[in-house]
Amino acid sequence: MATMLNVDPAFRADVLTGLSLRPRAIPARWFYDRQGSELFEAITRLPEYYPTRVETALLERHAGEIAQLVGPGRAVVEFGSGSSTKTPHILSAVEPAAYVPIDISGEFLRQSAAALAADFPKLRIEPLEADFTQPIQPPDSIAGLPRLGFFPGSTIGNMVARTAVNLLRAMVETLGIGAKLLIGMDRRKSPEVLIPAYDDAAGITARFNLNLLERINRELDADVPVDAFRHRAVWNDGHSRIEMHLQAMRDLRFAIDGRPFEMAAGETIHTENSHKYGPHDARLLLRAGAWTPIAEWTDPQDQFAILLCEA
Ligand code: AVJ
Repeated sequence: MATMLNVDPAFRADVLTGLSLRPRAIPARWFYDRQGSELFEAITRLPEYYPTRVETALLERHAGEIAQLVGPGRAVVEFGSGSSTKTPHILSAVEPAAYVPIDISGEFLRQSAAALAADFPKLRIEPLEADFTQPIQPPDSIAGLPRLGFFPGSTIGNMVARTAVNLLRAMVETLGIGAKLLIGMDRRKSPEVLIPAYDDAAGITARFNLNLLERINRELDADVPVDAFRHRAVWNDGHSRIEMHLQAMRDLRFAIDGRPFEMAAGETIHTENSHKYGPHDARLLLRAGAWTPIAEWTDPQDQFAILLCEA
């Protein structure tokens, strides 16, 4: 079948393994196919979804200060660059020697890199299609350049502490001693603000979550009844995180690549964690990940923080 030519074997393995676990869980990185990346961009424009707006304003407002602390001539390596909408503020202030956007969604990555190249004609841009949770070999062209890692969006929040710490330590290996890291981390706050941010009135986040099932049907040989699932966003106070789940609304059965699955009404597939950090938790996590925080900026309501660290 033509639609099955381009399947990442890791996607198939994560789906089959994840649906066999109890509770069932599929890693959040598989949201981001072409449709998922576009739906995420729509989420960032929702009135309820404050993180992108607040973080972008922080980057704009403090770009000069950040640039002074970072210095010119670095290679900026962005982890999970997506549409690269936050990047121009950093690039124009920091005056880097090169820009390496890394993203798992290749088509999206190349399109965003091309758009950015038009605005920064003299900048060396080297897009890298990769899963940044795996070890990454930086391109030869940035060998010898000091590095600035850029990890916005509170993507670190999608990982449990152990995974986050492993990733932060892997970033030290990729970027080198003497590197700096600019990272965005969402703050812990009232569920009254958090729940609507992950369960918006227009239903875009629901479509984003359900797109994972549609992707399974598109890319794997599967007949998941997408209409029999609903989107759930839940605040888990003990783990200080928003969880997204896909809940079966009736008893159902389906097959993926010939493997049968059964779900009971009410059962869920856990699709995302989005951890929220207080100021002390944020710094402790970074230090555990071998980065020393050297500066931090937050908005007046302390909704979101960006931190500059050094290895
Ligand atoms: C920007 C990837 C971290 O957890 O807020 C948005 C993704 N999920 N709405 C987040 C997301 C549901 C998001 N990240």
